[in-house]
Amino acid sequence: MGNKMITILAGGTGSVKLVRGVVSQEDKVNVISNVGDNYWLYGLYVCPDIDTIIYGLADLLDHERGWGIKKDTFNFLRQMEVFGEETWFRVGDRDAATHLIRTNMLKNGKNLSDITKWMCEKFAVSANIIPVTDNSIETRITTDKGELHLQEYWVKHRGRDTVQGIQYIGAEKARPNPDAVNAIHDADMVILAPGNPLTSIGPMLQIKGIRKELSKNKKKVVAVSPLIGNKAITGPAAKYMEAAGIETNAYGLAKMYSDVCSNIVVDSKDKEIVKKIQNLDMKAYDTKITMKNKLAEEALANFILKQIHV
Ligand code: FO1
Repeated sequence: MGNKMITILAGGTGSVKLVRGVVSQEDKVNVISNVGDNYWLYGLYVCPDIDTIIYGLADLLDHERGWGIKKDTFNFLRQMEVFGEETWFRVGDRDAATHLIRTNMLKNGKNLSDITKWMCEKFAVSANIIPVTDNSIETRITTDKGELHLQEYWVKHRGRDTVQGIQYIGAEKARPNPDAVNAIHDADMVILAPGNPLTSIGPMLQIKGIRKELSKNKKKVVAVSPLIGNKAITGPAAKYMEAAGIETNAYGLAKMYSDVCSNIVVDSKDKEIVKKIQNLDMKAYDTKITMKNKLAEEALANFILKQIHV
């Protein structure tokens, strides 16, 4: 185990593998979690990114889907269907318990940070998971069919509609979590996980205090690309980048992150982009960024922690 303090800004599905890789090698790890895709469902507060990281570190995550608890059952959802409710958002039975207890604690006056800390204890997760803010941020997608919550666009409409823009409702006024600001300030290295740049990392960068702290510390910030060539490894990142007018490759990503980050890791297949990125006054490194198994998660984490000196 290393003795550095590492802080990772993370979304869910695209980020959890690298988070696991880092946690396997360092024991002082902070994970600043996106809250932009949190969603109210049947009166329950669902926090997909926080839960994906907790389940991933507790070895409960369904890795096939990339979300929810493995071997979970869906009896609760089936009963909601009997009651005539929409069931496109597939909440499992054990997963529902997480949302129910969280919602009860919120109603009893606890904030999301305290609840997340408590949950980490219950799931025996040693990493420090910090919601980026205790205020509400909602990522909304403007499409040719109207404006939708991210979950409605991606899960209900299966990402079919043409994306015209992305909005982060509440981000302007959101107060950064002081623990998140300190975790950036105090860390030996800050990693922007290979999550969706616009819907996982993007909402956090819209919070002024977070952006400012990253900018001040940009020499020690390392971003990991979620793209190979002009395609995302998984999910709709390329589609959102295109809609936001960002070149859909590691160079476009580097440009987008250039005021909060001085280092970027791209895939070996994107080697030829490294030189171009260096013109942005950023250091670029290439290695294998796909993480198909635990060994690959650890190898990428090891590369970042050992080969990059910030
Ligand atoms: N993603 C889906 O594609 N379909 C689902 O039915 C679904 C349910 C779900 C339930 C709980 C949860 O924590 C996440 C869930 N996700 C589902 C994933 C989620 O929509 C997104 O992938 C994340 O918000 C992006 O990080």
